[in-house]
Amino acid sequence: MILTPTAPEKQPENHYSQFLHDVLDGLSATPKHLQSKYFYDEQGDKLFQDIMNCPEYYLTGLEMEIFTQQTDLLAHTIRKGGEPFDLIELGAGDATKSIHLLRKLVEMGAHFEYMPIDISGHVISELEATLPISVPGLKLTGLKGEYFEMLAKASAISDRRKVVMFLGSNIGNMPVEDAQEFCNSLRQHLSAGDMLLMGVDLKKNPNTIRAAYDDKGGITKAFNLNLLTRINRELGADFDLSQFDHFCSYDPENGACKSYLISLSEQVVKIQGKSIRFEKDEYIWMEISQKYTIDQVDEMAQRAGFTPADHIFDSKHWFVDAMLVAV
Ligand code: AVI
Repeated sequence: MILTPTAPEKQPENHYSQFLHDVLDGLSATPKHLQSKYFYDEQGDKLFQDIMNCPEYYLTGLEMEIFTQQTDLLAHTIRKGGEPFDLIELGAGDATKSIHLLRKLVEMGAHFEYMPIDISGHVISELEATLPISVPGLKLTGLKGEYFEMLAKASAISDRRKVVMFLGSNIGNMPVEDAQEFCNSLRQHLSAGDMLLMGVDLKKNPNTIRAAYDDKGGITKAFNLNLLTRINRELGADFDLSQFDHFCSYDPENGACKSYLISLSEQVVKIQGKSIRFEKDEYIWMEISQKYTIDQVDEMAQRAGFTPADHIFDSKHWFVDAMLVAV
């Protein structure tokens, strides 16, 4: 089941004004930057699917290995906290990883309800239509909206124990301080005994990490450039894509993997009447994909008010799904 999370939906008026505001804000700053959350239009979703299938991008395959090879362990760890529970997935997408866990839990007769949260109504309606067929017996309530609003709604719907999944190393797309803030807010939306299962990409050979974000086939470059195409289409800008190159860096000391677009010439780009000037070789910071040590994951969790209960690794110990219990 392949979904295009954001595509078929008409974007509301305020989406465009927020998008325009964020783009102008970021490109007027020094250094220039754009927000990677805007990567995911219809074409961006397709390119991200291609990235997940490209040989250098190891993250998806490794977390999939955890969900397919260690399904029993995941299910037992979750059930240890008691039943019934709501299994809430933040940014559920097409649930390709979690479906293995859902099947196992249903097979075991676990008393739970699956609550996928996604900003896209298309994603939620696809999951509601398909998952109960592929996982017979599954109880599902889809929640369309922002993570924290929907978490509050989930608590209003039921007083069952909550198990929140935040997979795919999405936490890595926040700078370290924002990631800490995010974990703190998650904790505030949970009660003692609730759980958080968080997928995190770990520090490893710097060359392996860099290659994952600078693939030979140029898909990651196209993924970054696609945001300029989106700005051209949705905000009437005139970026000339041939005048930008992609650059990626990984700093093994602080674990920050960063993607940039580099202006190949001195140029002026117009966005809704506003002129944005680029020097030759000036960069736009596009994305962070932060890598952690396992100790750093635990420290972040503890500072937020969670106790690390289990670390479920892939066979190479490159990726972890950390099971954290709210205290
Ligand atoms: C979605 N996120 C976890 C991906 C990552 O690894 O940071 C996005 C991505 N950007 C380039 N390649 C993949």
